[in-house]
Amino acid sequence: MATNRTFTMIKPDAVANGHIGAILNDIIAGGFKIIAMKYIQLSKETAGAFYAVHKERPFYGELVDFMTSGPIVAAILEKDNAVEDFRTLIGATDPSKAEAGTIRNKYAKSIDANAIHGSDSDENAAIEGSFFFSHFERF
Ligand code: YYY
Ligand code: MG
Repeated sequence: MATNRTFTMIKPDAVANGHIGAILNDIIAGGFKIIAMKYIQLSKETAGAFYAVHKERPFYGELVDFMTSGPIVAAILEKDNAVEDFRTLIGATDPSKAEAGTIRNKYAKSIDANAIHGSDSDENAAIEGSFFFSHFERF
């Protein structure tokens, strides 16, 4: 079943480089409504669990280290066709391949420190949103 929500994190590199405001502006200008949002630092356990699907990949250890290296902004976003439209807004995983004007093209420097996360399916959007937010924390 299609839903109209997705989940995002502004990653530690983008936070450290002062891009929270600009990225939220792009998200809102892209037609997304913020349903839930928090500013937190992930533990190794939390980041490891969030990215458990990548556990066997060679970059997993570095990904967990990077995602716990500083605070992040986590949010649930709402828009028609949210998952697909958000992936278009953020651009390709590797910022050197991300289209001009996308968030990763503008604010990311490398494939491992790529500024922002976006869910890849409606099912994962629901799982990821619930991983970070309780019923009392979303609108
Ligand atoms: O969904 P997306 O974030 O675009 O990429 P994934 O293939 O799900 O990988 C998750 C995360 O892992 C990616 O955002 C950066 C990191 N990563 C990496 O460091 N090196 C790779 N070759 C692939 C992914
Ligand atoms: Mg992914």
